[in-house]
Amino acid sequence: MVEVKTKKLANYINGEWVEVEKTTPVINPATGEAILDVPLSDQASVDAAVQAALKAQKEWAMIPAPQRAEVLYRVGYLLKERKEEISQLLTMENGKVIEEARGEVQEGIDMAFYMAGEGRRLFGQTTPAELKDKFAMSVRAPIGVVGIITPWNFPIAIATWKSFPAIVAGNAVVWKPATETPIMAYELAKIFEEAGLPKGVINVVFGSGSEVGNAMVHHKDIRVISFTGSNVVGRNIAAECGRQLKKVSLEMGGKNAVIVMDDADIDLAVEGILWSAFGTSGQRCTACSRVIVHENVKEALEERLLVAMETLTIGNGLDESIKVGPIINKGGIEKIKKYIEIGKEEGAKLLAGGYELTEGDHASGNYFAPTLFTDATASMRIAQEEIFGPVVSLIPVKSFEEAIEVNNGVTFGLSSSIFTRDVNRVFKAQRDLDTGIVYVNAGTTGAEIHLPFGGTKGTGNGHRDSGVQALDVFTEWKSVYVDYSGKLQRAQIDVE
Ligand code: UN1
Repeated sequence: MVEVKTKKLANYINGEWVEVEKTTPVINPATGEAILDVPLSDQASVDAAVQAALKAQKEWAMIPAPQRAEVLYRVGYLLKERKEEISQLLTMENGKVIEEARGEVQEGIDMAFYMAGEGRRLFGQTTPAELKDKFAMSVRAPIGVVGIITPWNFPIAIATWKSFPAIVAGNAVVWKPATETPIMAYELAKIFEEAGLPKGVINVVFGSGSEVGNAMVHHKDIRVISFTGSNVVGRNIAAECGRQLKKVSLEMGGKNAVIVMDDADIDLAVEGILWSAFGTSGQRCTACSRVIVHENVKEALEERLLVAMETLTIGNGLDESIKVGPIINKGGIEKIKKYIEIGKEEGAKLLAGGYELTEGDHASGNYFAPTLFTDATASMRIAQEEIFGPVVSLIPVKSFEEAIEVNNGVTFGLSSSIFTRDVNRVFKAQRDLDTGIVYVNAGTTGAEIHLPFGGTKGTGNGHRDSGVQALDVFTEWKSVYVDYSGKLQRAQIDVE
């Protein structure tokens, strides 16, 4: 088993490891044990990081993009070499089961090679000019210093979705990782250092949202904020960035549904629901927390789902046989418990789970039993609000049209899925499901890094993480006109 190398983390500013006096412990959610201490930094650390980034960015942007990409290739190889060690550390600090931790680190490796490739593309456009002997093109320009704020539920993957495109495009980064999961940030910063990223191009400042995050959002020299996290925090960030005309990219969760039609392969649907609702203990933005089921197959689905749920082993994710790990902290447990009570009061029928596990091996960690409600209605709070736990609610419907309407009848719009064998329904569904990600005959989770990730409505503000589209967050379009006629040509006027 992997050992934690240090007992106290330090910020990474201008290529130096800078200790901060005030710290808070990081707790392993599977055991309740303190792993190490993470800094709680203040405004001064953010200022120092921004100063370092401002200076570094000027030189970094002058290095040709294919050379900048060389660093990302090295990062990719180092991540690959250390995949097992980093995955185990990820399970220790976040709780997700080791198989999923490996999957998450793999997302980071894939993102490194994918974005390194962008170093030789970063495509702009050439466009015919309206005048003779004149050339027109639009190019991507780096923006400057960008701020990234990342969550605890995918502490390494989401960091790579944001920092890799920012860096290859010629920006410098100030990064605030979640205080629950700082080891992934430490490991990634170490890898950047070893890969030869010039000092100051990435700076890590550990601390709270109210202190460090707030200072970043207010800092006049941070030109972009890319945030993944809660809806309340995201909306506040958007409001402040709006006031400052600062570019902001937001991803703030979902209330994702699997639709099971009466012509579906029910066994396949059960597998999809099991994986998307209870994998990562439901702590994914893309987790399935609603199942919209055609009334003709409702009973069959309930029966098979209950049998399948029996196979879910709950415990410490470092044990390879475990399928469902712990909840991140006691706050998370309390929130889930509150929604169980709300669901009961609203009149949904509890078929399985609904309680915290507190005995035996589960006594010292934060464990919650996989939970299934049925006979929920579309407007219930358990069917509208993000719970971020292993809780799924079945909502019976009478038709395909009603299923689409229920799917779209929430404020979020991240991911959705439909199980059907009818090809016409497949194409109608991909058109009509109002989410940024749509799956057919698969659960709501499992987005691949080379496609845009994000959602409609309350999930975000129109930007996307990962995919080539992530570059739109971290670059400005610059239109360039070169007139080689040797005389003054006036656009719009001198056109014959
Ligand atoms: C998240 O929950 O914020 O698509 C990210 C998925 C993963 C990423 C989830 N690849 O489920």
